[in-house]
Amino acid sequence: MIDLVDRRYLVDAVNKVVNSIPITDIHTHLYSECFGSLLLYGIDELLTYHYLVSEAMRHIEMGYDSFYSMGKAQQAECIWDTLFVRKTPLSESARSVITIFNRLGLDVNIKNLNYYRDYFESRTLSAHIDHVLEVAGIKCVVMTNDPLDKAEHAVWENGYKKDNRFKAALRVDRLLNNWEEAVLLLRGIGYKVDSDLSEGTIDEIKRFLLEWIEKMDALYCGVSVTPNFTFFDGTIGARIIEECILPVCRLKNIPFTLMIGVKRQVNPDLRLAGDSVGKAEIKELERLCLKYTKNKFLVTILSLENQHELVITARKFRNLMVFGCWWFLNSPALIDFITRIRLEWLGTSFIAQHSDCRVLEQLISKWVHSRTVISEVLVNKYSELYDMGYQVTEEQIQKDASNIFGENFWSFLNKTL
Ligand code: RAT
Ligand code: ZN
Repeated sequence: MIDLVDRRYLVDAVNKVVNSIPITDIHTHLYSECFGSLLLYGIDELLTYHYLVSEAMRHIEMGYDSFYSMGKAQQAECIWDTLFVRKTPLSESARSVITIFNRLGLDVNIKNLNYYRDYFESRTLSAHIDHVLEVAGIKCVVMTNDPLDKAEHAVWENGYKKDNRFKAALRVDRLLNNWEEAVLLLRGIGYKVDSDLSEGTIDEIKRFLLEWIEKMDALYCGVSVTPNFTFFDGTIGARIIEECILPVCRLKNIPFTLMIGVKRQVNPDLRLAGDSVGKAEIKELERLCLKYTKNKFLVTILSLENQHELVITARKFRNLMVFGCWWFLNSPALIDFITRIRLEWLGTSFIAQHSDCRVLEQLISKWVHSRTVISEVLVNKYSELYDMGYQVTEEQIQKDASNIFGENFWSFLNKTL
């Protein structure tokens, strides 16, 4: 390893390292090929991504219901025309589509959608998955798995084939958000639960969690919660967390992943695109980390206003690992700011990013954009050391970048890939 005694080499070395680090993407909505239609890919899925739907609807006069009553191909055409033909794709989500075209070697200036459709239709799925993972530089992605979802359950029971690049995570939103519905679903797959959370029901929920964590080989158990969610108010959701999820996570030595701050359905007409953001109460997280020191918490928060307190909270609790720039925070200006404050207050003890991809090819754009910004932040931080005469080595850069792009996740889990 050479010492980077010359500042000019620093930029090149950091870019080279960051752009070639194989990524562990710790939260996505992607699926491996055996899940069939649950894995979204291709141009029409890219264009109807809910981030783009809400942007396009600002320019379209058609009612929300009329938009959603069209078939997927027509919705895609409508968004293409609105955001890519009549407007310049400047927003982060629109620019992402251009980045994908670019990295797949397509002409980004063609306005005829069929040109892109022809390209995607000419691919065979498994070769396309290999290619996208390679272009994006992905080692593995973590899926979001819900055995209470009928279609997904059917695959796990019959037809699941392990693909080491796609890891599982048990998502428990359905269990926590609507208990009455969850009771029916749990009963439907063989768990003897009552709506009143009796001792027997608690045992059955724990059995459900344990069996599915084992069956899926789930790396963590996760949920997204509203800004005002409280873990200690004795409601059914809070009790399921304290009496079932946390004990099972401890037993299996896996983290409980909390994605905090989604304000659900502020505009229900927008359906999947209708969720928003609200500022959360960090003291809830402090109480959780303090009370359950034997549990590990992987946490991301949606509101920009919460980022500083989240970082400081992580300084106080080593059972807390901060991750990603989630959803409305996943844009260059915000990744830049958030990564800076994390480095300045936590060193490299955080997970810089996850993609949250819903459509396979988004792995390319989300990681190209994130790597670019995070690389610039690292160059800036190393330069500050360099200015004081400190010589950073390529080896150090490699280690730091590996940690924030995935190794910290595996160490937090006490696992190796
Ligand atoms: O980022 C998203 O696409 C959101 O719609 C959600 O999926 C969120 O990330 C979640 O996992 O709940
Ligand atoms: Zn998500």
